[in-house]
Amino acid sequence: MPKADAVTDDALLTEVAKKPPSSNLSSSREKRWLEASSEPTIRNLRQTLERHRSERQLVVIQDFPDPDALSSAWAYQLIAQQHGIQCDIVYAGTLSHQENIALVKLTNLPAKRWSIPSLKDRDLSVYQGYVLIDNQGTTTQLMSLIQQVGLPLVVLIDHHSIQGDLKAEFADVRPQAKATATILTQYLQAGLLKLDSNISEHVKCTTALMHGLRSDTNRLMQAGEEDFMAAGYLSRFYDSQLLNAVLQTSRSRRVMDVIERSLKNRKVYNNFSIAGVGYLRYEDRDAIPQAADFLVTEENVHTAVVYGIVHDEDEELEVVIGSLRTNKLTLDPDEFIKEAFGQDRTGRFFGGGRMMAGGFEIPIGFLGSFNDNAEYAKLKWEVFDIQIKQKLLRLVNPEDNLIQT
Ligand SMILES: [Mn+2]
Repeated sequence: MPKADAVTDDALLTEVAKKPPSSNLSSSREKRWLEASSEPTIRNLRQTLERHRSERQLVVIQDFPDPDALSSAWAYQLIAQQHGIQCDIVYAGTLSHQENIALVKLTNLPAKRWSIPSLKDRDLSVYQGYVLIDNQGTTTQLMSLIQQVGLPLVVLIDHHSIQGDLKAEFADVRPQAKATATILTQYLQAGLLKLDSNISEHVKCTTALMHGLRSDTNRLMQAGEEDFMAAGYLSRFYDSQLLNAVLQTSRSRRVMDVIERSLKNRKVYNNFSIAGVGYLRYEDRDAIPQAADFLVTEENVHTAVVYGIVHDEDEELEVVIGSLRTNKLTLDPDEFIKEAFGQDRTGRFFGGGRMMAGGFEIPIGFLGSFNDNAEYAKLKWEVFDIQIKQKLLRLVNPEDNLIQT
């Protein structure tokens, strides 16, 4: 079984698709590299950090943080420390993929979970500003709290397309960069933090960045020149054995069970493999993209879609979550998912994607509260299962689009 690479931002389900890389000549690319990694951007960031010397900042990453977000936030924290700024890295959801849990444990990565129920007791008055890394506030539930208390956005660093008109004191948003880790690595290389391979924290942080960079670029297969150059720089400091330990993490039994269910339940139509996996726990949510990663490796299958109802017992919350994986170059996951599921009443799409991968998240509203009755749970699952299949089959099998019920 191939190693899953589903660690990347599957949680960014409603993310706007990343723009395809521009087809600039390599000379202008080099120029951009130089521009990005030196002069105005760096000077501007340095001045911004200096203006906020001795302050405390809240660094917010997406609810289901991936290695790119985790490592980039950590690199930012170390850079900010040089200016006497103390940062707390927080996320509101959970670490789900086993590799992400291993990354955090093995490197002592300083990210903290701020669960939704705990938010009412949080004191944000200790912070003078907040920072968004690898997101623009659309994939974190912490934004409403932050906006309530009117915390100013000091720094925004991301590689997704612009998703609104956020005003940041310093913004570096580069949709052409394949990973935020690439951008942070350029900052390091430009001297915002002098790396030292005798300092264990530096070795661990560069290892995390290498992991982030690899996982956002499908193990460098989709990396551009900038990303390779960043990886080259990191290679001077990172610990390859530590990275290997992170990548060797095994799957939990429950993740294996979800993959088993996806295998059992899959139906293949026109080279699309579609599988509903029933109910699963919030902590195991990442089993869905991992199952999709596996199903897409079957002969004569180019695209896999796996979905299930994820429930969170703490918050009495249920939501349909799904992942798409494709190796068909002409299939745009973002377009496919937007067309299959459409928008909600406020005009928000239920999902989206990037190159080769996509995801969706459909709230189930009134039906969502947990019910102990097994028969009821079964009926509810069947309703969603049929509805989702029907939406997908409209695109997959246009001639014969209705499921016999
Ligand atoms: Mn990223």
